[in-house]
Amino acid sequence: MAHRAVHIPVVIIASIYSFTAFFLSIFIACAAFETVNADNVFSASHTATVPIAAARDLRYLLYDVNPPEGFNLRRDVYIRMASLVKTLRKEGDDWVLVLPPWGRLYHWQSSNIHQIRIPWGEFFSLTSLQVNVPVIEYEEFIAENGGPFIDQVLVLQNYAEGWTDGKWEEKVDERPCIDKLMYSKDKQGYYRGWFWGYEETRARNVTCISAQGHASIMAPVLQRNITVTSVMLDRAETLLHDHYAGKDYWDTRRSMVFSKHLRLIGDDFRAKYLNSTDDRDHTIYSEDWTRMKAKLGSAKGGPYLGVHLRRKDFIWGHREDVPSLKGAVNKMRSLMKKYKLENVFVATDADEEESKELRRLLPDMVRFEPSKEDLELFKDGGVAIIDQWICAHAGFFIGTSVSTFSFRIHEEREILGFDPKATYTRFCGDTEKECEQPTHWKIVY
Ligand SMILES: Nc1nc2c(ncn2[C@@H]2O[C@H](COP(=O)(O)OP(=O)(O)OP(=O)(O)O)[C@@H](O)[C@H]2O)c(=O)[nH]1
Ligand SMILES: *[C@@H]1O[C@H](CO)[C@@H](O)[C@H](O)[C@H]1NC(C)=O
Ligand SMILES: *[C@@H]1O[C@H](CO)[C@@H](O)[C@H](O)[C@H]1NC(C)=O
Ligand SMILES: *[C@@H]1O[C@H](CO)[C@@H](O)[C@H](O)[C@H]1NC(C)=O
Repeated sequence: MAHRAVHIPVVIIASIYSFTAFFLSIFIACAAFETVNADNVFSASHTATVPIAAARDLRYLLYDVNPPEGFNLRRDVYIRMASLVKTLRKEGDDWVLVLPPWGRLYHWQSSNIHQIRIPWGEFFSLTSLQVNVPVIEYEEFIAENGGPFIDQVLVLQNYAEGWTDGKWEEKVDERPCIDKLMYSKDKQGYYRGWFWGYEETRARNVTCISAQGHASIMAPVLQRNITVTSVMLDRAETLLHDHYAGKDYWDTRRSMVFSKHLRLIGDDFRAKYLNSTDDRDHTIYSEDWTRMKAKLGSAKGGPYLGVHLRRKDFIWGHREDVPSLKGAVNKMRSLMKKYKLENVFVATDADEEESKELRRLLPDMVRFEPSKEDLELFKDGGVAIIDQWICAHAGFFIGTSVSTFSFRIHEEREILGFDPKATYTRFCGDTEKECEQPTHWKIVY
C-alpha cells in the first residue's frame, strides 16, 4: 500500500537528480565555492589546532532526508552536505558534520532484525570519511554536546509559489511551513520528532526555510543568521550539489569507502564462486582512498557479468525503461556470449516470486544469498553493499535505468579504473524506443 507513495518521490528525485547534474554543470559550476585546501581536509574537528588563527567555535551540522528516499540517494545527499561543511569551514567556525544514523528505510524489509539507529561505521570506513571532512557519529555528538539536544532544526522546503516567472534563481528565505510539520512540542516546550529513532532527542527550536539552489547557499545563513551551536537541516535533499561530478564531489565520493568487513565478504565470495581475485583482475584496492588513482582501462575485472536488476517499485510503476525478466535474461545471455564471460552475478531486489522465475530462466546465475545470521550481522544495507561491491568487480556491468543503486556501482567501477565501455550499459525496456545509455562521469582528482 505504501508502494505508490514511495514510487513517486523516488522517480521525481531521480529526474531532479539528472536535471541537477546538467543544470549545475552549466549555470552554477562557476560559483565561488571551490575545493577545500589540503590543510583543511586533514584537520580533524575536535582535536584540530588552528595554529595562527583565533580560536574557532565548534559547531555541529546535522541533517536528515525525506523518509521514503533509499540508501543510495542518501549517500548522494551526504556528498552535498560534506560540500556545505567544507564551505562553512573555509570561513569562520569549526564545523563538524554529524552522520545521520541509518534506519527505517522503506526497502529494508527483512523482518525481525534491528534496523534502526545504525551507525555509519557499520557500512563505511569512518577514518576514510574523516580524511575528507570532519565527521562524527550521532552518539558521539550526544556525548560531546552533553545530551540529546539540537539547538535549531531548519526544515527545508521549496517556495510555495514555485519558480516565479519560470526564472531560476538561487535564494533562501525564512518562510511559514508549507507542509504539516513533522515535529511537535512537548510539555516542556521542546520539539519531538523522528530523529533517527532516538526518542530522547529533542530540538529547542524548529523553523522552516525555503531554499532553492546548491548546498552552499545555506552557508551565509548558518554563519550569520543562526548563532547556536548545533543546527539540523531536515529534508536536506532539497539542496542541490554544489558542483556535480567536480573535484569536491569526487573527493567526497572517493572517501565513502565501504567498511572493511563488507569488502572482505564480497572478496571472499568473488574468489569462491566467481573465480575473481584482485591480482588477476587488476583491481588492487587501497584502503587509503587518497592513493587510489587507477587509470581508466587498467582494471580488467573478474570473468563474470555483473548485473543490477532493480525491480519492486520500478516495475509496479510499469515504467517503459525497465525490462521484463525474460527480456533481461536475453540481454544477459547475449552479453556473456559477446564478452566471453563464464558466469553471471545478479544483484536484485526482486521479490520471492520473481526471484524464482529468474532462477528458472537463468539456472546458472550466481547470487549473494546471506544466511539468517549473516543478514543479522550485515543487515539489508550491508547486503546491498556486498552486492554492489561484487558488481563493481565484474569484467562487464549492466545496470537498471535511473537507479541510484546502479549509479553508485558506476562510480565504484570508475574508482577501480574500468574502461567506461565495460560500465555504462543499462537494460532497455522490452518496447522502449530510444534507450539512452548512462552518462560517463569522469573522476576529477
Ligand atoms: N541486496 C540488494 N538490495 C537491493 C538491490 N536493489 C535494490 N535493493 C534494495 O532496495 C533499496 C532501494 O534501492 P536504493 O537504490 O537504495 O533506493 P534509492 O536510493 O531510492 O535508489 P533507486 O530507487 O534504485 O534509484 C536498496 O537500498 C536496497 O536495500 C540489489 O540489487 N541488491
Ligand atoms: C538573514 O539575515 C539577513 C540580514 O539580517 C536577512 O536579510 C535575511 O532575510 C536572513 N535570512 C534568513 C534565511 O533568515
Ligand atoms: C527560533 O528560530 C528562529 C529562526 O532562527 C528565531 O527567529 C526565533 O527567535 C527562535 N525562537 C526561539 C524561541 O528561540
Ligand atoms: C579461473 O581463471 C583462471 C585464469 O583466468 C583460469 O585459468 C581457470 O581455469 C579458472 N578456474 C575455473 C575454475 O574456472
